[in-house]
Amino acid sequence: MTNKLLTETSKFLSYVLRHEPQAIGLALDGEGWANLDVLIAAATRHGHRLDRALIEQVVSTNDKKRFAFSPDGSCIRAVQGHSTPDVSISFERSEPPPVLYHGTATRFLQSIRERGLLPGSRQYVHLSADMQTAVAVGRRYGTPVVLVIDAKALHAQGVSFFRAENGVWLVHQVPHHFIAPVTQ
Ligand code: HQG
Repeated sequence: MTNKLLTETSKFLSYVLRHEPQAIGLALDGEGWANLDVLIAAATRHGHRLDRALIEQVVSTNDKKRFAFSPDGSCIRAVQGHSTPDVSISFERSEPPPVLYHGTATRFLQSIRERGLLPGSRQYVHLSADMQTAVAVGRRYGTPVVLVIDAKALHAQGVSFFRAENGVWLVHQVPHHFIAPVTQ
């Protein structure tokens, strides 16, 4: 299996398990699960090469641990990053570390200063516990910049934080006054 095939398959799985399951006639349950046999059949019907071995390889080698199997191995889901309204994962509330980071691009700064961090098309704002991850996230959209979030103060206000299985922190939004001056 080539890296190219693994990356393509990871992108395809992100697309159907996070965003557009209906694009291949797939239905996810409320927790985001898709039955593997049903997923493989739906993908194959739409011209995407997919089999169990390939999926297992993608799940185990995925750099960000984006996907997980159900305990009995019959289903797969994306552990975070959804935009589809069909999925509402029941994350458990979790106490965040005092500071979390959000990587973005400089061109979004003005709007973030005015409106705070909003989830955009996704269900949550994504935060990371380390700055390096945030730099990489920000680079996807342009010149990266890292915002420092006062998670402790926001949590103390009663705002819920959730930690996905792969360590990504999720929050519904971050008002601008919990965002510390940017570190360039
Ligand atoms: C920005 C990837 C203007 C926000 C990554 C971001 C992550 C605002 C963009 C995960 C704004 C949304 C999520 C405001 C936020 N005005 N822009 N008020 N509030 N933004 O892709 O956090 O590889 O939906 O800063 O690694 O970049 O897909 O979110 O730049 O973990 O697994 O709006 O996606 O993971 O972009 O990335 P996104 P994100 P995967």
